[in-house]
Amino acid sequence: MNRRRTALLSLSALLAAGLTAVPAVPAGADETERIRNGGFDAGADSWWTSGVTAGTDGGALCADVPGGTVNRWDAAVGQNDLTLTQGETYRISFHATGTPAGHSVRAVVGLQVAPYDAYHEVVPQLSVSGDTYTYTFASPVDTTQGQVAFQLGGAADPWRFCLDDVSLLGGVPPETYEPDTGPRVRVNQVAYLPRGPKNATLVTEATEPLPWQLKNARGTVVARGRTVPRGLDASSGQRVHSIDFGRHRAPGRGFTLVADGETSHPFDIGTEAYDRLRVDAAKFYYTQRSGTPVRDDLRPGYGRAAGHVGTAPNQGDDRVPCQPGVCSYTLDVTGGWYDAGDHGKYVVNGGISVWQLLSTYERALHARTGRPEALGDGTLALPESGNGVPDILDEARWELEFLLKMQVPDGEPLAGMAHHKVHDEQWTGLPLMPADDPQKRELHPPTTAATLNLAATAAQAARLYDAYDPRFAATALAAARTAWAAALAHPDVLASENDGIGGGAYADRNVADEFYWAAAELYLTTGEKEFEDHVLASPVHTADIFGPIAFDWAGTAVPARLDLATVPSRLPGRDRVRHSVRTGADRYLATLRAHPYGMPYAPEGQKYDWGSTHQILNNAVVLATAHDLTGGAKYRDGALQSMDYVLGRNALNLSYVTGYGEVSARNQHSRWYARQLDPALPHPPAGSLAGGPNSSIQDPVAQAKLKGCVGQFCYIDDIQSWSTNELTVNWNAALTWMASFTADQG
Ligand code: 9MR
Repeated sequence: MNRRRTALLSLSALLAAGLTAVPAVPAGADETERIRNGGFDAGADSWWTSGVTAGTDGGALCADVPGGTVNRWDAAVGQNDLTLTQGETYRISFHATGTPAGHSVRAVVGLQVAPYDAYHEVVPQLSVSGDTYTYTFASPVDTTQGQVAFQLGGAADPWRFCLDDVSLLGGVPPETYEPDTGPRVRVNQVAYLPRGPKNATLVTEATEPLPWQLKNARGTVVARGRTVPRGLDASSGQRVHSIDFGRHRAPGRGFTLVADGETSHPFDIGTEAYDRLRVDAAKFYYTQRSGTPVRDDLRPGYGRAAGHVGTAPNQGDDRVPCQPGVCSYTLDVTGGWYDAGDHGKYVVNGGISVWQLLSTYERALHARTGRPEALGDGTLALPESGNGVPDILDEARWELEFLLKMQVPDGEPLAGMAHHKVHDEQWTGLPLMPADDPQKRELHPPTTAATLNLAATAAQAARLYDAYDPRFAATALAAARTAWAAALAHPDVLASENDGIGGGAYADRNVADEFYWAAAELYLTTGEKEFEDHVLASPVHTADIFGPIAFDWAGTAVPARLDLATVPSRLPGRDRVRHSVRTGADRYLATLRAHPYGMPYAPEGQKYDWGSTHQILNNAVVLATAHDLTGGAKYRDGALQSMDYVLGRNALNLSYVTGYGEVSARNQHSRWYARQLDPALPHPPAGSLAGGPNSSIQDPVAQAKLKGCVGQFCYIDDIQSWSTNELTVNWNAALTWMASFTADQG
């Protein structure tokens, strides 16, 4: 989406029309200017320059930038020793020119010393005539070592940069951000299945039912009816009606829904989009691969060098030491997937992602509507395509091999356990291609949770790869057994909540569910008594585990329960297990029916969690599994309807899947799909799921723009909003599973 850009354009248009003098906004009562000599009236006083020849020229600071430098920071001007206050909102503005046209500047407010954290950064393209740029952000820290820097390096040819009227104003009111939410009729912007449910939401103050019309692409009305007033929707703060046009079944493209004088975004009625989405969602993983070049012939526009193989400036994942004091060996932990927009690799998040990709395939083997060939060999355009193994298994194996490498070797303390994660020593900035990451990589301590993730997924892998590669299956099972034994011996080694520098913490205080999951997978693969006993004795086995969030990386009881219900076994009491899934599904169905946006998600106080889109999809997975178990149409309808939310039937009128729908998320936080920061880089590939609304808005962009947001509105399609707009391997796994289920219902 282009909302942010549009806002910027209209501001510069305003400025070009001479309506605003620079600095753009005079300081109000509580507003304080942090920049000294921002207008360069005192020459270059208070400013530093590096890698450029600079001086004042006509009242501006001008820098001649040499050609042929590599990094942005190889040429820069800036000012240091700025005081920033945590939580305070700042407005940075500056006027700049670039000659010749086409150059850009990376303007950063950040830390002047290592690790050079960036609190706000933009990379606008400069014009020869000059523009004024203005941005608002909140400082995430207290510091007296703040810096404003204008980074100019990386161009092949020399160019000239001039800067004037730099202002960093503290104490400004948070920006009131008005997302452009388009027409008030909210639909699944991609497609409804011909024989599936078809629901929409109308935002309106009207209290009585209103007429609606369904129009085909030629504008002919093909169905009509009346809306159902639903009152105030707590998840958005809007007054809404719902529309059910499920009786219309004829397929076609370019339908619109009209009500209350508004016309929805266009959508299809058909199955084709889901055949594509099933494949695109799964193709996401190849471009997340570490340790191998991404081939441009397989992913046009996305080819890149191998990351973290030890070619400078990478330090390589082939001989990674532990954090100081944690161990005395190094491990080859090359391969695997990058977790998200960062270059970290985390066993617990890799585990749930592998499980869900394997489960997408395993479901297809056992469910009535399953079609395993849809993700079979040759479907995902992988380097391994054509090897006779289903492509989805090839992709999951890329991560599995990495998970196996994270196991502590024999003879070392905690042998058999798995290291929690490997990542950079310090957080890096954006953009940064994996192959360009210069940071030291470190193994973090082994944990029980990571060990059980390894046990669960390696055990699951053993039964699924046996038909294709019995040796790999045997290796995986042996590793799973070793991990299980190590976890039993060390049942309480937890990741630290504070271990979040350079990578995410992924701390989890309760591992009873991980024990249950690993035991379940080991049992389903081996049928052995030890694992059966553990499953049956686990309090998790009989607990009510279908809460507002069914499952995620930290909550793995439901994955275990779903597999015990669906994967054939002789488990005593299996009927009760299957029944419990149905009971859970009934609960999500009740939530969905009460929700005017038709989703199975209503967290306490409408407090949306990090990655809410995938949590909604995971709740839908429970509905879908209940359908697989019972054939009940209501569960199928509930699961399908949940997809509508993610694909556009929501308060922001936005599809959270890149490339799907009229308006879709495309600036997800990523160090390499950083198009928003560098026009030479791509947006994320089609089929990438954004994390979505997160009420806790932990990042500075969200804090500046979304303060006070209600539920569904706590999202912004900005690359710097890492708490609402990242992409991750576990979120796309939920999408892959549900896209595959949906495609199977066509
Ligand atoms: O998805 C994770 C979320 O549940 C946690 O609360 C949060 C803080 O630990 O981390 C999220 O995961 C991020 C991870 O830590 C680092 N890679 C990017 C992940 C998505 O934002």
